[in-house]
Amino acid sequence: MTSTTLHIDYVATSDPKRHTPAKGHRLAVISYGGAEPDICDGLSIRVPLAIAAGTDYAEVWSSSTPIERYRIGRLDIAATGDAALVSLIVPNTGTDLEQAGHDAYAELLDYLQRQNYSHLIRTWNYFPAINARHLGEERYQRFCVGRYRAFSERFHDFLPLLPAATAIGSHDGDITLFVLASKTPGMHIENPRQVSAYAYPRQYGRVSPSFARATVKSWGEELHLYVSGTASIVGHESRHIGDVQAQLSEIGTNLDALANTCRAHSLRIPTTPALRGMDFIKVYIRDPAHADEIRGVIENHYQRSAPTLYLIGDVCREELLVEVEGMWRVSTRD
Ligand code: 3EB
Repeated sequence: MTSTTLHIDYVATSDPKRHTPAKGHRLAVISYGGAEPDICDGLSIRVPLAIAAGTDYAEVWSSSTPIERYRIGRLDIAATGDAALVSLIVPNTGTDLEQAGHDAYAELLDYLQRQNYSHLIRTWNYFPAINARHLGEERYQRFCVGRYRAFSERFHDFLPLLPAATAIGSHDGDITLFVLASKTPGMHIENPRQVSAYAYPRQYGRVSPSFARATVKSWGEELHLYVSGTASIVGHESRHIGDVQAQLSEIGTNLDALANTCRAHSLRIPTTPALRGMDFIKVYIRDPAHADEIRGVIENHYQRSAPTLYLIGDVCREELLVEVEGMWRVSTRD
């Protein structure tokens, strides 16, 4: 069952390689910047964020074994023997994010439980106006309450089950959620420089955000280390308010601390700084005016040359200007 190899590539949208999945069967194409994905045999997910700078990449996910593609209710599913990628799009018109977040996660979790893809590995959550206020709270905080309720209705002790995640605000478009789940468990990892998000104190909202700092999962011949959206937060506090370069540098330090924890778990990731060594990263930038500066630091200071997506998106705390998520493909060879 675990012999399905899952493979993720960042492919420039101009590159014809985009049409030939690396591992035989295309599970999904995830596109950014408003580009319509190609008609394809897997899932097509369009993330409603603009590309800020640099190369226009799409993510091409492929599988060594055939995929099944189907819809159930609002869920669009591409599944292999061991993995399911599931997307759920909710129109944003007049939506309360507590209700929408609850109902979306309820539908997702019930499906995954029913089909035995009961282990969450990674989630992505994009919705408009994340920092806007609604009913006396930030919309992000209302989303956190709805998501938390969906978990707590289904699981007695769900904190150890929570996977790596991203939650980012868009300027327009629909609420766009997608999750990667498996029949076999991953391992969730926390960051020693940061309080676990699910243990943040109440000052940030009625409930804490439901996610882990990273999740590692083996997929056949590959081992993936999925890193959550990481911001300039030390302990539970935002640092370097108003200073985008210092925030980026703090993110680098947070990612390096996470990498060290992973190495302590015997995961063989390169010893270069995380912002350089991660196989893929996505950099979410609040203010388009910071895009060139941020790209400059990542390419010149961190000397990064691997695929990087620079996207315009709102971080879920208003004072945070930049956030980075990413992935390592971990070597399992001796
Ligand atoms: C943070 O560390 C920044 O609510 O799913 C990052 C990744 C953040 C995921 C989520 C929120 C989420 O708290 C915000």
